[in-house]
Amino acid sequence: KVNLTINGIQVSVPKDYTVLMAAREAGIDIPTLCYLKDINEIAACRVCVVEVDIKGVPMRNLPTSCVLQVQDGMNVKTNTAKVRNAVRMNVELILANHNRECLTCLRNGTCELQKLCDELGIKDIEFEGEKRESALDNLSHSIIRDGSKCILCGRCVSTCRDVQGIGILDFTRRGFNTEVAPAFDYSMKDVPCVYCGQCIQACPVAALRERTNIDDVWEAIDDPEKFVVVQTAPGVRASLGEEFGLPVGTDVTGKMVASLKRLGFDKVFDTNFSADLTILEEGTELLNRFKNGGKLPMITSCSPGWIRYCEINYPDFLDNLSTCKSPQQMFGAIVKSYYAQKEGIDPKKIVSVSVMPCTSKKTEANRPEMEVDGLRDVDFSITTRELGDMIKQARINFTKLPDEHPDSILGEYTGAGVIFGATGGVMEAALRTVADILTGKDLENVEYQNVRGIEGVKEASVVLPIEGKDTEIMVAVAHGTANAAKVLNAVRNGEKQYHFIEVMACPGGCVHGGGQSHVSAKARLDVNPKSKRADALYELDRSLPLRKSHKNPEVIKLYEEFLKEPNSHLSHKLLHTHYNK
Ligand code: HC1
Ligand code: SF4
Repeated sequence: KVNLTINGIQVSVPKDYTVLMAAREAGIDIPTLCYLKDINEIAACRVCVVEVDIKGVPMRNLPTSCVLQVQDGMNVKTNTAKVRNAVRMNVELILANHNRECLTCLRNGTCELQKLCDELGIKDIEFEGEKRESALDNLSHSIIRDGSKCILCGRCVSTCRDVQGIGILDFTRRGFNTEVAPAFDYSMKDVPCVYCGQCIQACPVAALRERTNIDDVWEAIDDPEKFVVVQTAPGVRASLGEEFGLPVGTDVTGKMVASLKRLGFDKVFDTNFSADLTILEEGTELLNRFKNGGKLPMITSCSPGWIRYCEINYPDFLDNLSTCKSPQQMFGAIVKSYYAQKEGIDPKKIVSVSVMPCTSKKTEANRPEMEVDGLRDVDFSITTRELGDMIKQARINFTKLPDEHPDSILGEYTGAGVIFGATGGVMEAALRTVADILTGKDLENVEYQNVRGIEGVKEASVVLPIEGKDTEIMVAVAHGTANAAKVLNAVRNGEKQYHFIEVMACPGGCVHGGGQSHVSAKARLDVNPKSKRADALYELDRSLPLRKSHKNPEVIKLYEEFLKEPNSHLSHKLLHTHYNK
């Protein structure tokens, strides 16, 4: 332990602590901006400076507390005139080069810079001057990069490079003209970005943000000729409440459905339904690969960021990918075929909207192959945050809404569909169904704890009878593209053998997707949105009467009335796809 004094308080902390951490433990709040715990600790913004002497000898200048290691006999002061003036000046210098159109900014209200200015009492800026020239890149379907808002904190750079292992964004140019951008100023549209939006989650301001489709959705709702249906992803219900001040990871399924009905959608359905459908298609595909000597390991295909990552970086694994479209796309294909037929609606009049915790889903919905007979599976995909904005625009009092149920016939779901949103959930849902099919039993144990949790790579094995022989099925779960790379490299060089792998592009899975509510760097010191939101989904799963996808009555009916059986000819036409090298 190391003993030091902070603002006159004696503190005793482990020796690998920084002054910032030690202060926190002593209940002293040092402001930060570029700091993102464990991801970006680079002292770039100099907002966390403190005054320090060690055994009476003052340290030169004002050190940054986020990287300053504690030492015995340190005497730290966080609230002297010298510190206050320096912090204010550092923030004012950032502001001088920042597009301060706060009132019309997407991050108005969730901006960490705005909050910091308020906390520091900054009311005017002394250093008004020239601003650097900067680009607005809105060419991709998913992500907008707005250089005029960038404060060069580097949080997105570290996240994309170190957490995701991709490295699309970096500091470019020099001095006053420094900017964060892809190499050679390429558009995000033209680089190997997977649109996971983890950089948006890291951005404290609006320099990186989703390309919104709110106006497209309003326009469809307002058009009396259109029949507008909406599906909501599993992960959305675990985060949407945060837009309205509810604690991180509050399950708001009922209020979410009620709000969508009030927004004017003609039908409110649930992606959980098509998650169940995916399990039947994907589980059957896996069993067929076992039986027919097909390519193994089979790898899940529902995360579009992961698919793009695989296409770009591991094309030798494309035959390992399940041919199943994602639940988002399956839903769209079913709505414009089976549902339209059954309800006597012209499928050309149907506008299919999805609400997703994801920014990559926008790009997935726009992939050229994601249509059947000229009808797009999904016309518009919006994020959890965009839905929150629409609810606010409609002046719906979200927290006062009653709990309502999704519409029939594509709104019924089981617990297996719900847990898709958490890392390991697709694997667990698949095992529930595959185990029942192979044993011919209705197995009671449905919880596969080994594939749960936020460890980067998880492994498990299950013994099941294949062709009458007890076989140990080896599975792995990876979340975050850097972890996916680890697993694929191990498979490629023969170190590991698996039968089935789940990959989600985002760390934590969809619950921590790029489209979920922003949780500030400061709030993340107290709550882990990945595990909190996953807990909400597992809790919801436990509360449901049906927890296996093959028990979903509406999915059973869909096969009886329309698709006939999993992997049928019609299933292949509507629900399966191919990948591009
Ligand atoms: Fe996901 Fe999926 S689980 S990919 O994380 O397979 O986005 O939530 O909707 O499509 O169901 C996301 C979540 C989501 C699909 C499903
Ligand atoms: Fe990197 Fe993902 Fe952001 Fe693209 S969307 S720049 S891959 S973090």
